[in-house]
Amino acid sequence: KKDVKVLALDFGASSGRAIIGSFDGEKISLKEIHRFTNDPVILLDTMYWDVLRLFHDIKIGLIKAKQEGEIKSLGIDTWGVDFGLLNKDGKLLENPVHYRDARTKGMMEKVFAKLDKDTVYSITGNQFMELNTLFQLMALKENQPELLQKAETLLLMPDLLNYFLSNEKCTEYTIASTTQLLDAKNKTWSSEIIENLDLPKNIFTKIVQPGTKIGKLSKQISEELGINEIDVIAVAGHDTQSAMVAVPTQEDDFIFLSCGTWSLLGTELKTPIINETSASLNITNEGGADNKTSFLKNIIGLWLIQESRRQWIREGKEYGFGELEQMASKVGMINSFIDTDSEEFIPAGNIPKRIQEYCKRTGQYVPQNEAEIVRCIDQSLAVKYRFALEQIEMATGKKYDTLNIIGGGIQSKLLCQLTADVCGRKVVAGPVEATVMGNIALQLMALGEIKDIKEARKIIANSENVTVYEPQKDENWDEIYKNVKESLLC
Ligand code: LFR
Repeated sequence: KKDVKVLALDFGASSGRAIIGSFDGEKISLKEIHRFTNDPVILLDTMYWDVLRLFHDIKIGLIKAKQEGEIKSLGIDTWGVDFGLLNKDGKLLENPVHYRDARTKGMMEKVFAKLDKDTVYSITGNQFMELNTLFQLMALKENQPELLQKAETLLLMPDLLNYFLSNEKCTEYTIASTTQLLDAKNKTWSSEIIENLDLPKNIFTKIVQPGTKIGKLSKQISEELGINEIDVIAVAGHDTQSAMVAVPTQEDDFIFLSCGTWSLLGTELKTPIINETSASLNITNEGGADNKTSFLKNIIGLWLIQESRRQWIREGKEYGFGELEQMASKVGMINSFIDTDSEEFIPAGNIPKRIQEYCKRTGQYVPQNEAEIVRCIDQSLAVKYRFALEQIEMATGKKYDTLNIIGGGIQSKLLCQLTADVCGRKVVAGPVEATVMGNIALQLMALGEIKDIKEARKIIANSENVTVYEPQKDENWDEIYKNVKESLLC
């Protein structure tokens, strides 16, 4: 049997991993060789990504990969929207700033004063979120114009790391589509947006499709680490889109929920839907592999639990994620719901306290301890998923009976079951390492080992087990959902 090995480097907002994927012609097996935390650093008043540390971890991953035999290529995916700016010598001008940094506060209004909201949506088809690259650039224009003047090149996170490794500067299409600077239909940088906002046009690099071999590991790095000059492949640089490749289905119409720090719930389309309904529901169109569009709602996701856990650690209570979920399972249904995407939950800090204040303010039972807080988060997420699902159905005019959940979040059986119950649909959960699987499959496609996405999905479904959750009716979820929706979500 054959054995083709590639290296996936997957960066999430709280951790990263280097994983070797081995393909024997039928199945892909994974071996994690390096896992590391991604700790943002607050310096003076700015929250940065520690990009040098992340690059250091890439190097460790590469060194460890040497022990695994011949590796054909590597591919990088990360979260969306964030970027680094390079000067004329190709050097980083400033550490990339974290999308949760407060610099984008008020920037939407500034942008809309120059180009109205409807026009921006009609071009980009992107959901409005303050963290989008567009609003980050507006913040730079307002507060650090000198930086933009010095900038010769803007590279989004996966492209920046690819450049550090290969010296090649380009922008991969799926990550570009998270910026709100891309024309969703033409798949090119929108000159209308760039010109109206008076942004430097020259900093945007050429767009390449996922699955492009962009270059080789640079001579310098291969000498430094004693590793071959393997291919550097632009996978779907946007983690969500690499994950999409790993949805274990052969259907054309399906609902996915990519469940990690963020929850992305939506469906896959051949072409974007940009109309009044999608605009009023603030649904995003994001570019995917194989020229597909992901039509989805961006939901705050497990960030609420991750950041609550951090708060409890700060208070001297160290719980594992599994432990928290178990504690929450024992609580049973409580009458505490939050709109998970309420603004106050976005910044880092004391999330448990903010949840308690929210429940108090809205006249609900106030969760008293860690278990109840996690329970409240899981219930509220499940409700938000149903809300998003109905919005997607409204905009596509289709009905979906199954929800495919992929990503790390499926480790919470409670969340999967609650989602099935509240949505009243069957949930198929898996694979847990969807992003990495998709990243690997896209490399194998670029190497000519896998034909297309359909085949990739079949191979991945073949390689991983899924868990099915049937909706249970022990609570009257239709009634509960209706009440929460009317009081908190509209
Ligand atoms: C998920 C993700 C989302 C994006 C968010 C912020 O990891 O990539 O798709 O909206 O991070 O960049």
